[in-house]
Amino acid sequence: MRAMLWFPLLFLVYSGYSSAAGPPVTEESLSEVAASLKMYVDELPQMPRLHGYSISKGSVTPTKLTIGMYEKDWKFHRDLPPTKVFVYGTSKAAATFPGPAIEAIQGVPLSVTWLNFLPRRHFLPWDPTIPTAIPKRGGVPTVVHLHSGVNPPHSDGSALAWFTAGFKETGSAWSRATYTYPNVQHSGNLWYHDHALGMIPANLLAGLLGTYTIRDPVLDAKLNLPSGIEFDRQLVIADRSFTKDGSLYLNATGVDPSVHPQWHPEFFGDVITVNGKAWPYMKVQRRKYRLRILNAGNARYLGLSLSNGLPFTVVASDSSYLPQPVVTSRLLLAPSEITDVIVDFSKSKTREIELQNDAQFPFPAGELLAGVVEGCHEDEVHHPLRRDQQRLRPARAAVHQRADPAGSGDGDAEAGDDRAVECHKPHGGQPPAPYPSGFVQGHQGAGTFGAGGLQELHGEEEGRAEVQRQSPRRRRPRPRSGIREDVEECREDRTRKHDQRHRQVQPGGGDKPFPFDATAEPGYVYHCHILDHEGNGMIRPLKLVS
Ligand SMILES: [Cu+2]
Repeated sequence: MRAMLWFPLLFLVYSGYSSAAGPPVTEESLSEVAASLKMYVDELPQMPRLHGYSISKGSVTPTKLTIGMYEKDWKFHRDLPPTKVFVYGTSKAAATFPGPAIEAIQGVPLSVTWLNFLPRRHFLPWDPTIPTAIPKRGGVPTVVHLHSGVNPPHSDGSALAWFTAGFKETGSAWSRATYTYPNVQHSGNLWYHDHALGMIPANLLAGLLGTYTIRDPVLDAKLNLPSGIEFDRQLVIADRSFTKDGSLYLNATGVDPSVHPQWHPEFFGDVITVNGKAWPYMKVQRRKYRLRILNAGNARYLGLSLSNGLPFTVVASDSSYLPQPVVTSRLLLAPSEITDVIVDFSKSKTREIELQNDAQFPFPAGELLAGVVEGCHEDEVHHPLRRDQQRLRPARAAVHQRADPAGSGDGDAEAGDDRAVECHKPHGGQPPAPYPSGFVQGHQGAGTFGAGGLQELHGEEEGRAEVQRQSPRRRRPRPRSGIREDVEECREDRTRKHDQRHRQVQPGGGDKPFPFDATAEPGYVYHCHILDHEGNGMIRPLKLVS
């Protein structure tokens, strides 16, 4: 089994131009199903591409898309029965796992109307004991978040802006069916996924995710990267487990029922899927390819390398190009991270190359994957094409500049500093409140924010008042009762206020105010992106105040 997690994908280098009733589910039975699936029998699919723009009289103009969420059956492997999924698409017939690849153009806004056609009941278990979107009249609550998007709060997909089929029921922050994505940020790799409070692990595992690329045609052309449908590819890697009848599996029983009947800190699937197929293969020509690799697993990290030692040339990370390409033989991808790499298959000395994963799970202290797999050799003859002369150019003009932290918080911060922010699970059952107090020990993780002031506030009311009084532009707020400044060690029972200056970083450098009211309701959220942590309450409101 471990051997199978080792290999997400096989590249074949070639020439040419072109949970139901049944036996109880055990770890062993899930492993058996995974082990029964022959690797590299399904070809890597490409998701349908949706243009997030129109062409009118030779120029690019804004457009509107309508994308629905559908229940349908999906074939994850030649030998697996069709599997029930919840997926995005322009129609039920067109819906895919993952959803359509949206292609936007930098600077051209896109409106998307998101519609929920999902049934009354979820086919996967979810946890009703934590702050969760629970419709009173049934239905699957959903809301779409565009990950890495610089978007107005009303279109950010607040976890409380959920809605059920036909908008029969909506969450407290719901305001509209149509979201507007300004696409004013750099060109880069984003992805959209469900964000309904408490439902995130189940809704993403079911398939509510897809890629969103912002392209800058002028810049992209200058960089001379592989382009076009065949040579610029999305690889969405997601680990899943399947029961004997082919159903997607998510634990309904906790790892320690004495703590909680259904909590499991992290989900790890036994099968690696890429673009909705279990261990697919991809035929490649002897030339450079651009691969945009998204780790869409709930909790699994990926340590990716190519079996014949071919290097990756990393040109971008998530939503931004790097200042210059970086060559590496191994990529580490946390859940939800996207790496954008060039692989030059003309340098391959073998006809088959396995994309390998060696990351421990849980990361970094868990089991090490090891082993080899047998019997997966496909015979593809290849002949070298004419030599690939394509040269990559540095993307210096395209890189994100860090926003200058001056003017925010305590003024001590250096550009480039990060501060760790711990998320603690709130008291059970309480909905997330702005500026929450009364954290308790328990489930926690850390994220980082750009540098700014960090203060500890001694009570919720005091905290609220202080946040409203203080402008982030003040360099050093005067100490007031109830505030200590420059806190390094955070006490878990204290509310903290993080002064940050959030400005839109412009393509080409510099920054400027957001082209929308970033302080508007319902604000934003910050959260852990190990989905099982996020679903278990590690998601908090983030409100910009001026
Ligand atoms: Cu996300």
